[in-house]
Amino acid sequence: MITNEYVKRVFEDFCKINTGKPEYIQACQEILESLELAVEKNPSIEKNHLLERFLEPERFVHFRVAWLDDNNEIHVNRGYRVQYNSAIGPYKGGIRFHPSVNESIIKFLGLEQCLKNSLTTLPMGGAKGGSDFDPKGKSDNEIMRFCQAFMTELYRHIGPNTDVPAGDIGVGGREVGYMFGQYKRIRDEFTGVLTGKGLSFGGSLVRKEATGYGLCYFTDKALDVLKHDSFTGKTVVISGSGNVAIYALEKAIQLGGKVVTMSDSNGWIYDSNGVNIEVVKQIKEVERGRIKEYINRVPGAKYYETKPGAPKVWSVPCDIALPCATQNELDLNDAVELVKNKVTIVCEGANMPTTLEAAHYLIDNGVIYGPGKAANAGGVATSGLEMSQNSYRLSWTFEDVDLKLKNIMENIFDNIHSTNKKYELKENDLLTGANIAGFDKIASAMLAQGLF
Ligand code: NDP
Ligand code: 2IT
Repeated sequence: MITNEYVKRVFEDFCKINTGKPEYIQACQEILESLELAVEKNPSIEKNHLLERFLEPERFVHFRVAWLDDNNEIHVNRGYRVQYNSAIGPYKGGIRFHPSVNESIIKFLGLEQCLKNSLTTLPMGGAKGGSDFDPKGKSDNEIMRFCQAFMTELYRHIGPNTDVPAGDIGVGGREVGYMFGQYKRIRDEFTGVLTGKGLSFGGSLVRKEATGYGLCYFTDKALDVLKHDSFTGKTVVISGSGNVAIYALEKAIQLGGKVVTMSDSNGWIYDSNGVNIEVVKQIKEVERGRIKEYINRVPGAKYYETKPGAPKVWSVPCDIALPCATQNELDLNDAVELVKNKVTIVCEGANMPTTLEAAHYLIDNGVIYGPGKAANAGGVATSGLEMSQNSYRLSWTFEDVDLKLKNIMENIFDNIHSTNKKYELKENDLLTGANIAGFDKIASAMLAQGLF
């Protein structure tokens, strides 16, 4: 609930100009609820209209993407890029290909990205892009033609010192490769204009693993500081089975946890013996198949189809819950169930996977809640490390990058923890501290650079 008059007015005005954009309004509300405290302590935020300035993206582009399928049929999709804020570095953020993509989704992701990138401490502004193109069932050639068509328009808006895209849902190494190739062809320059590239053309070791690994480093650090505990011997529930989920699974196992679920949009699997990572990688990374296939390969595993009202992964008793699929996949009913089953910590691999009321419920019931902008920042942080390596024109070892990633994730936790102390917040509420700490750096950079 927002009570401060200035913050209330800003939120009402935001809602007025963003009707029909529910995810964007949700992200804004969550941020403003946290920033109330900062506004009350620091009058220069209101005096300089910093909330209004921060909440309006610097630029939003929307373009047509026309492409040919394998039968030479023409298709038209919508492409987007929001360049949200450049106060602390070049615009930076992923590209999502999914049929649900629209202006609301892109803008909520762009807004979250600004605070996330700020928390990494690396010099990166916030951006996001994507298309309502559905990669499911498309041939490799169709994916290539779509990526080339998408970049044929996007190239004019990006550059290694301007805006550096990367992957997100539906965009991985293959798609980044096709987009990089098209940019290079059009501009006739080999630069680090995208991150998440293949290792043979400027990609960084650990980028593929980074979001999932970073999520587990953050979770482990929070457990250590707040509960004097760790992953060892803990039951872990993970949703999703894409890039973030797979490498969260891998690191959770390495840290001694037992992961019992994985999911996709059709359903979820339960394996009481602990999910077998090699089987998941084979199905998802090699065959690009469905998670249901797991039960045909691992005796004793169970599959539950996703249906309205049917139990979700969150109904499985666990100590650690890591939502790694998509926005609003964990609602109030799920939070009630998790608390009933005595979950200790919920950390978000996905962006905004927990509804606002579910997040409040978890925090009010003493669960440690690590929001995506902090817990999943390892992906973009390693993208920042890829940008550094590209500038130097050299590459660091796996161990080097992994250690840097671990340090960044632990520092993000420490920064939030000390912000929580400064503002006398609950220790388990990592959301309010993350928003305040992330905003603080951007706001001071905006003030120092004069009115924009
Ligand atoms: P992938 O495309 O690799 O995987 C996405 C996974 O989520 C798939 O299992 C997919 O299932 C599932 N999923 C997607 N949409 C839905 C939906 N509407 N309902 C149910 N399940 C769904 O994407 P990533 O793993 O890269 O991204 C997952 C999340 O992590 C996203 O929120 C993303 O924004 C966030 N993130 C990603 C980062 C990265 O570096 N890649 C960095 C930080 C955050 P299906 O195959 O059935 O669609
Ligand atoms: O949400 C995210 O942080 C990402 N999809 C990764 C962005 C990036 O630029 O690596």
